[in-house]
Amino acid sequence: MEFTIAKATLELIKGDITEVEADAIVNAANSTLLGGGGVDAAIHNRGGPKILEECKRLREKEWPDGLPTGNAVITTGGNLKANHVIHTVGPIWHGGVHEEPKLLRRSYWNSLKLASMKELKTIAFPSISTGSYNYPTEEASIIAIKAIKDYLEKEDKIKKVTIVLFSNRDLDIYNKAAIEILTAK
Ligand code: AR6
Repeated sequence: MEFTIAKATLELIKGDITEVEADAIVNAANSTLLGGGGVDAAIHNRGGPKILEECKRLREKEWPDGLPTGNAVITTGGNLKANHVIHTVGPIWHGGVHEEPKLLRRSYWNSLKLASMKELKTIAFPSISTGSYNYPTEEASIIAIKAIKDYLEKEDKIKKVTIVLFSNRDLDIYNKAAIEILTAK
């Protein structure tokens, strides 16, 4: 589905984020920035070694103790169709009472902020934290869409945000949240 938020478009699609053409795709990374499973593995596999080289450099120079949850950094897109990869660390779900909503919002917000700072116009997100990190998808979808809405209403450099869901079930959940949050009643 497609929605208009201020001067931008929010698009929700089913697919593989490594195949998406955008100025940047977002990686659901972990604080090591050195790879893992899920989207992270898919991005490094398809994107090639340049992405990992830049991640290693960022660790050495800027984040020797690892990237804190909710932060975001940017690298090349390597061999991907996307020009850049924004790596963010979403929260691990521990029942929802350990600031998970605040941290998940921060992951979306800081990724968008980094994209604006780099003058990027199109950005694609996966469903951060809802795989290995076990964040319930319904709750996560509401946080994601509210964060994107609030950001786009405040800042108009970004023209298009895509959320790429990996299953029909996830796409249905995100579409439902978007209709609830973005459709005037
Ligand atoms: N395109 C789009 N979505 C995908 C793809 C893909 N190619 N592959 C998986 N998904 P996860 P997390 C979906 O586990 O929960 C990694 O090991 C997946 O179905 O990738 O934030 C990192 O290194 C799910 O809906 O990210 C971290 O250690 C969503 O992407 C940890 O997992 C997120 O699942 C991060 O966990």
